[in-house]
Amino acid sequence: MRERTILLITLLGLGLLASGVAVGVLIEPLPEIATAEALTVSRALKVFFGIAAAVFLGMEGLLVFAAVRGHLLGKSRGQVGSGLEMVWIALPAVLVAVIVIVSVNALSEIEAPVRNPMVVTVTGKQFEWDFFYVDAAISSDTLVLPVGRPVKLVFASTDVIHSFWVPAFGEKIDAVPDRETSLTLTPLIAGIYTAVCAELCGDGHEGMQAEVRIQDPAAFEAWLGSQ
Ligand SMILES: [Cu+2]
Repeated sequence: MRERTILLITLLGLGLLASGVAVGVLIEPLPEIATAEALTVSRALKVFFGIAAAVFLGMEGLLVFAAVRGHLLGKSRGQVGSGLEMVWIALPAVLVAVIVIVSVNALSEIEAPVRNPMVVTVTGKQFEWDFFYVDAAISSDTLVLPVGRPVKLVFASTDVIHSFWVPAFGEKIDAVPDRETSLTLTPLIAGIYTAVCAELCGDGHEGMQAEVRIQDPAAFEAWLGSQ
């Protein structure tokens, strides 16, 4: 009887592990990935979703099992309880520890200082974004970035609080009046993306969008030269 219980729990554990890994591998949590930072965020989210899927299926599975059998470990709880209780205590602690470690790693990777970034000042105003390339002294209503070159976006607002969000960047940051905020990123995948304002900032908020173009370095230089 005891061996059957151990076998059952082992099979359940392996099944949950497999389903967690499957969720982590098969489901891409971000709609698009444009930067190295987005890749880091995506990897961390895959671990979290994998754990969440395994825990969800495990709990639902036990519920169904208990409902079908009428009792889970009911009558025999006194005999097998103490060992299993250690599992209930240890397993969440391990899972939370994994989540903390993955989060801290991802965060420190994303926020690690970059060397010699290209600085672009991003100004939010009702209801548009303005991009100013500091070294080239060029203004643009489109954010064009070269693949592979670290960029520091420095944010300002001329009126109310806005929030700069490119879903494919995996990060979001506020543009606040009288306060400087910044975001460093490394563009990874060429393409056309959209920046939106993610803070309800007034009557034209929904139209506060800008095109973000990530290009290979030669095309970027050509664009810069044509401005
Ligand atoms: Cu806004």
